[in-house]
Amino acid sequence: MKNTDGTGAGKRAAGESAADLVSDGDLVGLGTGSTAAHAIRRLGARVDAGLDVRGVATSYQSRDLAREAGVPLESLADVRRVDVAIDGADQVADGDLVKGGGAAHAREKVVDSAADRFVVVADDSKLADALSHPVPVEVLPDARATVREALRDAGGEPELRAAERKDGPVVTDNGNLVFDCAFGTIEDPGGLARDLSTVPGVVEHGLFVGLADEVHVGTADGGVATR
Ligand code: ABF
Repeated sequence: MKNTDGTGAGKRAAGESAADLVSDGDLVGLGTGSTAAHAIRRLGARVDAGLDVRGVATSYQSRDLAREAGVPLESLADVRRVDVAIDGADQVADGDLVKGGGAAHAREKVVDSAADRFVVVADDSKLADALSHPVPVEVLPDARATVREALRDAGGEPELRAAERKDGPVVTDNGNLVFDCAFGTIEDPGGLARDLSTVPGVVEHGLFVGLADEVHVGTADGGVATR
């Protein structure tokens, strides 16, 4: 059953169950988005209770939340590997992900890929049989025209992401722009991921293929299934 109650109980259950996996001494990748935020708050509560961990943030948003929650931080620039990363997703199919709804997927991919254990947290509305969500593609601002053409040549329909609260485009934490690129049903996520990575001017795309170690799926009744 899909989580349609609008309470966010599934997100909370998934985020908190992933935070409970963390052990003393871990360096934890802190994902972005409302589901990962539940994990960060829970980690903060566990730190208050004596857990000795450090976090590495995937965005300014997760960094600020970690500070507020009392999770000590390391800079990504100083990190070579991560013990466990906890991060959300826009869509999950067979363990592969579309991410980047929060425009943080470039740093998310660095952190999640560096993790010994990458735990995806999502409510059950994110599950699909195949990936079909538009793929966020972060681009160098001056490459927006050439990248748009390349995305069309790859069979996509790119839309420059507009800022919600002001005129103009979304600008990422890295100073770049984002195309949301619809490809319909993505039959070969690995192939598309490789193709997108070869386009000059693409900083990072939101296809996370073969990276997740486990997915914690929360439901509206507060249950969690692990896949
Ligand atoms: C980030 O937040 C993204 O990569 C993903 O796009 C989004 C998920 O948001 P939420 O948990 O708020 O649904 O992890």
